[in-house]
Amino acid sequence: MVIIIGLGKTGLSCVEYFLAKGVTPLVMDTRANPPGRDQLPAGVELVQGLDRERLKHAHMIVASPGIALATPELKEAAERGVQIVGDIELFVREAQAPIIAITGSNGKSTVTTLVGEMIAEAGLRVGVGGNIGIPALELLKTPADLYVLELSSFQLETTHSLRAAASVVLNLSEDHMDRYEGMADYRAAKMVVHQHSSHILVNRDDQQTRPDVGKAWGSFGLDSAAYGRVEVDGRLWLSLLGEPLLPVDEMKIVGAHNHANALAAMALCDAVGIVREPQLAVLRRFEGLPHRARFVREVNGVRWINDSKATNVGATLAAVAGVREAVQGKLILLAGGQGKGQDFGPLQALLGSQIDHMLCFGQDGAMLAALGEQTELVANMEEAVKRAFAMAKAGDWVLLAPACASLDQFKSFEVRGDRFTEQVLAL
Ligand code: UMA
Ligand code: ADP
Repeated sequence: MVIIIGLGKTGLSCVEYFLAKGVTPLVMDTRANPPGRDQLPAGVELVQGLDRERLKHAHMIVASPGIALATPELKEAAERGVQIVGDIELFVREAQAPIIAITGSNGKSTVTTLVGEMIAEAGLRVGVGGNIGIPALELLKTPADLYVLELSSFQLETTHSLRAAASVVLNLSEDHMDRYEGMADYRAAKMVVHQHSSHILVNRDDQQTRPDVGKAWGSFGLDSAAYGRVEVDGRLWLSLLGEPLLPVDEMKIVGAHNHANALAAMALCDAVGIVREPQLAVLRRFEGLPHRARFVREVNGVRWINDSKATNVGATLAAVAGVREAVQGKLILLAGGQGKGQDFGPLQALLGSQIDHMLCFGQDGAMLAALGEQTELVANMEEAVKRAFAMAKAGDWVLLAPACASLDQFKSFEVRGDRFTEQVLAL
């Protein structure tokens, strides 16, 4: 018996995959009303909760990324020798085209999208999916010359046969500390992406991204080595081995973190033989993904920015650094939600210097508010918007970059960003 755990997007894609193979799986989900319930094909049994006995006797368990392998019922089954895999493992066993595998704490979706667009611009058929929101197994339905996968640490925990044509861990900073013992454990999960990879790309500015085994093929970073940056007549360029390729001011995405993202995308494309011109064309036109440092509106000389996708401290630091230079007045940060057990310390260091005022809300809002005098605890995001509107003066910027997951108050980071945008447009 094949048992699929989790009936979200991933679980549903796995059900379809097995049915197409003539195997009827059994589905379990701890939730009373899992999101995929209404789309579950007739004839597939859904069990609420994790049935220990059936799990112990399964032929294979397919675990969704939202369910931890440390769950007692799963541990028990694993100890009895039951094979536990994830959707990415099933995908890589089937995929006929080379795979570019992208992980890291931040920048994954941006780099994945850039690489996908660069490959398409070069005239090749490309399938883009994974943690970015399209379950990988869905990509098998359309012929492709190359696949680009965004992979989370959760997905990599249940992936064993990946042999990427090119792989990268973009950066490492605290996230998901509620699922890992600590950074070493979280990093180890991410490093699986490099196993058996033909081209390992590392971040020169983050030594933690280097593989423990295997050699790096290339590196990107903000200095002038390899994929890097050089200054020519006062203008900053993306470069390769010191040779200028594209002035950063010709890109629409801004901030040093996006320079790093652009360099990583170019390197990954080079690794699989995509020529330069389509890469540059994409970098010139790409406006960034929704909810990542998106300008919403200017009201009374105050600029409002939506970076709802900043769901951990590392992303918030990048978001702040990305806008800070342009802010003439004060920077007011809106932050809060589920902190996932991470250390908020790095934000504290910016209070009073980079961040002038922080309005805190949500489940871990009080922890954020305790970081310094420049903070204020408010009931929710709506109140934070009202408060920011009352206090901001012409020249100030208001940045939503919450450093937390949204799930205590919203269905997703997209809904949080949409709600923020609606409120700002209504001011
Ligand atoms: N859950 C239960 N009981 C279960 C199974 C799941 O309570 O039996 C809960 C989980 O704790 C989780 C939620 O249900 O909070 C969703 O879990 P899921 O595994 O059903 O998720 P999917 O809908 O299949 O979406 C997953 C990824 N979600 C997670 O890893 C939590 C999506 O990434 C991904 O886009 C999708 O597969 C397609 O590959 C989202 C995400 O938040 C965007 N990812 C994390 C991140 O980016 O930080 C890792
Ligand atoms: P992910 O898919 O890893 O969450 P995204 O590309 O969606 O990454 O970006 C999420 C947020 O992370 C952005 O809104 C920005 O604040 C921050 N960010 C993007 N790229 C980087 C980077 N290279 N380093 C640090 N933070 C980044």
